[in-house]
Amino acid sequence: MLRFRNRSKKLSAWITLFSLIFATCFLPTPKIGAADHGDAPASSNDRSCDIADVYLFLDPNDNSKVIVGMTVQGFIVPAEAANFGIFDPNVGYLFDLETTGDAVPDQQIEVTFSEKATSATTPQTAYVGSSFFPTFSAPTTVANLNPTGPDPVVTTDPATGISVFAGLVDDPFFFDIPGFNRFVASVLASSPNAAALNRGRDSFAGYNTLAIALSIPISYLQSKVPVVGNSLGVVGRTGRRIPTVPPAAPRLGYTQVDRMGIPAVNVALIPFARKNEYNRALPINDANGQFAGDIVSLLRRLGTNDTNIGVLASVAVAKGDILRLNLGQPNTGSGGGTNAAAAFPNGRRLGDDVVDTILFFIANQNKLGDNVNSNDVPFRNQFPFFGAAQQPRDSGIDDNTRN
Ligand SMILES: [Ca+2]
Ligand SMILES: [Ca+2]
Ligand SMILES: [Ca+2]
Ligand SMILES: [Ca+2]
Repeated sequence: MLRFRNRSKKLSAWITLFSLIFATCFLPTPKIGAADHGDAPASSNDRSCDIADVYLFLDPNDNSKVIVGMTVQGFIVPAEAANFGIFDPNVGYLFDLETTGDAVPDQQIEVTFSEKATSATTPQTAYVGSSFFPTFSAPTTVANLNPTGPDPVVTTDPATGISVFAGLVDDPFFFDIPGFNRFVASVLASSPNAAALNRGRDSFAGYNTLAIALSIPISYLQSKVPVVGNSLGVVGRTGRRIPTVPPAAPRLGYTQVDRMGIPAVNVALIPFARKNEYNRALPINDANGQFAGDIVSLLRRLGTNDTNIGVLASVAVAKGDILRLNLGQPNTGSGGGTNAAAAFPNGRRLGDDVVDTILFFIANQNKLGDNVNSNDVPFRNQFPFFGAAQQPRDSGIDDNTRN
């Protein structure tokens, strides 16, 4: 069984607080979809800014490096890989780093991209910067329509040892959206129908997404940004550039559109009318209880008891919606790691079945899953670990889509 940190007196206080808030709050009809794909109207309408998932794990080949990743702009069909597989030059892709064990990030890594202007086959330039290292640049991996996609282009900055990949990949998330929605609807209608989960169709299979991945030497990180207690937290955020702010001050120049730490929080537990508000908020707002009432109310409607509401709150609410990794917990195995001890919610690896893990706690630690238990294609065994992009198929070949 997975064990969570920070189950304490403070947690009991949170449960009590949540219960009080619950007693007075309105119960909206929930809508449950992907990890974070199209999680709110504003991010659905600004797909360049729509974070799909955030990943955080130790390189299983070398645990002295930590991998931080973000996928954006999901559901890119293979036949349009070349036209849609480009990063938006007017968007900032941010990794907030939380290193002191609270709900306030302490550092930030910012990735931006040049305009795709020269030719379809010319890479964009990714700019990777932070206040704790000088900005460096790297070419993106250019998507194509060939039977076999390009090898990932990985650039390592000699000054910091940080490696970067940016390009089109298979969407690593796996989940049956309609099956799960139908099951939740049946629970909320007081007639639970577990058979709704028997479809076992991966809504993301066969589709691509854009990915940004960084490999950061932990010794370098620790030398610049001490990670207290070996607990590194990451939040992905995206923002649209404010035209009036000079590019020389990029970190001040974005309107936040999306954010993500723990998978499925906004998608699954926040009422529709507050989803944009959630995406525009920060972890400190979570920790201050801005959304706690809504989260608890939905969990109660799903039948989750106080103990497991407390467990979920300890991960996603009490110290903010931040994905946290114990840098001292070894990660081993293929495809980005497979050993149980290093699984989500200790960070998040590409292959971790985060949906089933969250459902386990929602269902009061009874086994519950969507019957989609792995990705449709293998993950790479070395950085950036994301699986190769789905390419256009020849006649008669299954394209993997499972709508
Ligand atoms: Ca999103
Ligand atoms: Ca902090
Ligand atoms: Ca996939
Ligand atoms: Ca699953």
